[in-house]
Amino acid sequence: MNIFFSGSIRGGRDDVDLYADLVSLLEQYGTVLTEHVGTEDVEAKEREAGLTDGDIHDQDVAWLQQADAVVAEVTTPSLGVGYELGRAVAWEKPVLALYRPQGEHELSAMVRGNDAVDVVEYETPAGVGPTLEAFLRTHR
Ligand code: 6IA
Repeated sequence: MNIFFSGSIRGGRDDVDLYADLVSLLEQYGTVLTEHVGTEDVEAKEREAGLTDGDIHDQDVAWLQQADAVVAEVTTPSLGVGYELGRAVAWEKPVLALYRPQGEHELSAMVRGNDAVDVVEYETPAGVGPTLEAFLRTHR
């Protein structure tokens, strides 16, 4: 199963450790196409790799197209994450959005108000494990 994990990069990296924990959990169920989202030094790697924004966009959209399911961490608002969610919904991919209400940002109505997005509130990666399992087993 190909899983596309979506999380903020240029929107802010406050939750990077959490993304890494979620990527580890997701790897139990399939291939995470976007594990770099949970990598501490992703921006340095991006510079080293000499990728243009066009390269990043095109690669990302190709991975999204290949995905059997999309899991996004949406607590830190990110334009890229919102864009990916919109395209995933348009392609009728199963989409799970994980949100921590104790964070400082209210979740966008464009995510919470979208019936095609399964929004789940949680506190810790360990606590969200059963939700991930149920979602991924349903869409395998
Ligand atoms: O607007 P943001 O940067 O916060 O958007 C974050 C979303 O865009 C993530 O869910 C990623 O899927 C995607 N994204 C942003 N930057 C990259 C990227 N950089 N590579 C792949 N997807 C990205 C290159 C890193 C690489 C050289 C290790």
